[in-house]
Amino acid sequence: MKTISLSICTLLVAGQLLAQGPPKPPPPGQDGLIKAGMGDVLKLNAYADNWCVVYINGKLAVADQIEFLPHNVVSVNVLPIYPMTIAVMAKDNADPKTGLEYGTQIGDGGFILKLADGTVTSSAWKAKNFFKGPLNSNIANPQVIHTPIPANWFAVDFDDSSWAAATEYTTADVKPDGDFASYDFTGAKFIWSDDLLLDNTVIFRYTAKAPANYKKAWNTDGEINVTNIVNEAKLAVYQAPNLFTVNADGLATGYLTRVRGTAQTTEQFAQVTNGAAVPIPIDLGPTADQVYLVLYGSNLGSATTASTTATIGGVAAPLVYAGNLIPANGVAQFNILVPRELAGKGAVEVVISANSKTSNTALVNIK
Ligand SMILES: [Ca+2]
Ligand SMILES: [Ca+2]
Repeated sequence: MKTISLSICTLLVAGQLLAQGPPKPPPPGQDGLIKAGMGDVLKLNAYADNWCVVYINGKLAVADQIEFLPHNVVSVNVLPIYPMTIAVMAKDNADPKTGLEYGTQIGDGGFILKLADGTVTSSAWKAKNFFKGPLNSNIANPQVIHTPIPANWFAVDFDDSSWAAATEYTTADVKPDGDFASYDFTGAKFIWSDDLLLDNTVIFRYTAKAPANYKKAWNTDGEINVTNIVNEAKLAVYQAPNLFTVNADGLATGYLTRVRGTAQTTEQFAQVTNGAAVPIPIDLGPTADQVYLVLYGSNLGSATTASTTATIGGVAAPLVYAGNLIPANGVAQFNILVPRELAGKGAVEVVISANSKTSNTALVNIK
């Protein structure tokens, strides 16, 4: 009997312990959310001779800010999502027209990457060249071939099955300098296409699997989607037209065209006096004269004469021409008829609107 009592007692104590349970882990976040922390991120180191941009799972991860010298490592934190598709565009310093650098020299490329999970560049990566030159190393008469770069080369589902394997190069081949030695690239190989000298824009792709025993420790991902950020950012570019000005007052740049009967003459509306640009008041002349401002500016973009309007001194002014100069050099020309009602107004502001975007103001002076 005594033994049985003890046994019951022991069972009761054990039962109480079980009910209490082992020490509980700290409670997760609200609603069971577990957020990623810095312990979950990996360091990515990349070095390109001379420049690179890296996409991970279709998202822009890092762009080398220094296109040319000094040669530099780009090092960022990456929150891994496996499988991890890494797509890299690397460029050697080479003139797009000749493939040469410093005018007459053939430079070499090279790219290397290491991720702290052990992912490293090697011949297991795919590589494809998109800019070769100078062909046959002909420096005297340099010719190049540019191959169009596919729009979605960085996408996870891009088909690179026809691409060749990257070629590995030794450190002696590439001779990395800059801050390369102070970063961890242990186990990584320099890669490029099969021509380290003449291939100047090379895209690499590789998909890394999760390391053995890897477990994603967080269960909540962000709501934002930056997969298409490149196109999104393009849409956000503010292309307001711009009128060139020549002095601190905002005096416009251009000239006048006066139409009198069948005659057409050119006049200036600005001159340099004592080293400073000053306005020449515009004489609108007899009633039958038509006086046009011919102004220079930029950022016309895709706007046309039909989609461009102008005001002078707040008055709608017929804009008879808006177009980019040919050959295109970024400069646009605007021809605007000066309304005769502006006679005697003195300094007036010229503003143009293209594709519903308004320019800066430029001044002219009307006698
Ligand atoms: Ca080259
Ligand atoms: Ca180079």
